[in-house]
Amino acid sequence: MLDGCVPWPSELVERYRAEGYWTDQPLDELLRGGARRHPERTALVAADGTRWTYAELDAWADRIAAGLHGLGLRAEERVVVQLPNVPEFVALFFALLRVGVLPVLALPAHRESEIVPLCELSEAVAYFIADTDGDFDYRELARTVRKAVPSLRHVFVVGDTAEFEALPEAAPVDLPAPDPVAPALFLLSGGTTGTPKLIPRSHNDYLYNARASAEVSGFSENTVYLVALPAAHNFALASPGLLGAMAAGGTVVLAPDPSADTVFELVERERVTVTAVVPPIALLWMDVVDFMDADLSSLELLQVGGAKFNSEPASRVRETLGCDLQQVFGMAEGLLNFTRLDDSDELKTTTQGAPLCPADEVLIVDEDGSPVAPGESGELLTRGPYTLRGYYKAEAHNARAFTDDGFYRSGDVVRQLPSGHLVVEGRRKDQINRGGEKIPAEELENHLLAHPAVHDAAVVGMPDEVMGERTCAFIVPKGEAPTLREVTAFLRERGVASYKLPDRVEALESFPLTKVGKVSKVELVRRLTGAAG
Ligand code: J2J
Repeated sequence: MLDGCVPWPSELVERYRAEGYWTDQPLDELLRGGARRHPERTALVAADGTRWTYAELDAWADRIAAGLHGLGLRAEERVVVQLPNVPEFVALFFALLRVGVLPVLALPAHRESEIVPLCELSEAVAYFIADTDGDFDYRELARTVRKAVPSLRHVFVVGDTAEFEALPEAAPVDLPAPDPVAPALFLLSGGTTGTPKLIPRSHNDYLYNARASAEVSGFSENTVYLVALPAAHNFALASPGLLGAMAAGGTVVLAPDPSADTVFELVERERVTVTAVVPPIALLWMDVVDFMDADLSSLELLQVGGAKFNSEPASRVRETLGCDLQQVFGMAEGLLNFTRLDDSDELKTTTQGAPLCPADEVLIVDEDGSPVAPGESGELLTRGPYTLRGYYKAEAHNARAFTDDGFYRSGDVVRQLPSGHLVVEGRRKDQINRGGEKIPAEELENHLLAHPAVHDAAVVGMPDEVMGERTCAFIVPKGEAPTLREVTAFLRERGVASYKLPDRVEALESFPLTKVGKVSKVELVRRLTGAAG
């Protein structure tokens, strides 16, 4: 197996096979099998209405695979893919699986400060981008990335290539099947540290992830799944996402953005049955639906996850949008929790769902790592047939992020009901969850510390009605404190993604400390909210 990946212990491999979770098929079976079983069915619809059957998508993926192979890309090499929700993303994803090249799935919002470290960590040999998105030109970014990353042999552009290469296509070639226990792709972790963390997802585990999610969400050949979040995110990709829709033989529709204008029009035009969003988007749709003249009658299910969806808006989904609600508490690291379609309204609106797989092991522990009493809250630790055993090439971090017996420390504070459903109550990890977008505090603090007028920095989440949290950067200035505008301009200049920019900057003379002398983020949040204590 690829160096830097942590395998599952052999007794668990045997168990997951014996219990049928792992089927030893390549992840690409989702497209190959679909093309074999129902070649004429519609697999993919682009925002402009262009359509591909399973057979056509399969043939397209074969041509790209042959093109990439012809250019010398080989199994186990890594590439960084940063594409918006365009059909090329789907065709390329399967093409890479066919060659055995491992995609690192970056988000369209990422910029130099994210992409360069990702390319370096993965020793990427190619970088796939779109030409532009709005007024952002990814080819400009690629110029910077190429200078900084010597391992890059190719930059491929969807659209106007400028000096770079177009996605290559060639007559299909025979390629060997991959090892199903080996990684198929890398997802990005939301992160808690100063450097990005890559999550290897194997053929076996990710295929199970997509198939089992599709089953628990009631996907079928009649499913029309709208990709409203970035396709590169685990939620929209495989929980059940576009891969789950394909596992069920359904149709995938791509939305370029999650705005109500874009989405409602696509729902009406394509008779979309299900989509997945983060809470702020769900709130927005619920707010505007009455003022918009859209026929959403085809919509059966709205999945909401990525951040806590409060019970009050949750209980209004049916009356406003006319569809069922499914809460999803997931993580790119693995464990997925879903409310079930036959759960009571109470469970659907007040919990974040129960683990997907009977073999998911969930432990809830106190500060000392001892299991809490049933129903008490504590940190969620987990392992199972689709939860990672270690981040890629991160030995020192893995020693902290996992217990000795391989449980992943999620950093989420939850309690479990007798039914198995989890309620997310908070977080023990140093991360801000800004409406589902994850900001590792340490990463942002490091950027702030590079500012000439910043002596010290501490980033915290401030409670927010719509976003759940917004980002506040506390700083101890050297001399005159920089303003929010100056700080954000400085961070943009460093190539930090927009969603990571602070919403507020507060200057202090010194930081409050805990008893052991660390910066007390609890106290900083308390100062923002004015809470007593
Ligand atoms: C509270 N916190 C939640 C929820 C995720 C499906 C859905 C979401 C993700 C995702 C995903 C939450 N309520 N319903 O990958 O496949 C927070 C937790 C968790 C972290 C993971 C999927 N759903 N969270 O959000 O890797 O803190 O995955 O540990 O981006 O989001 O973030 P991420």
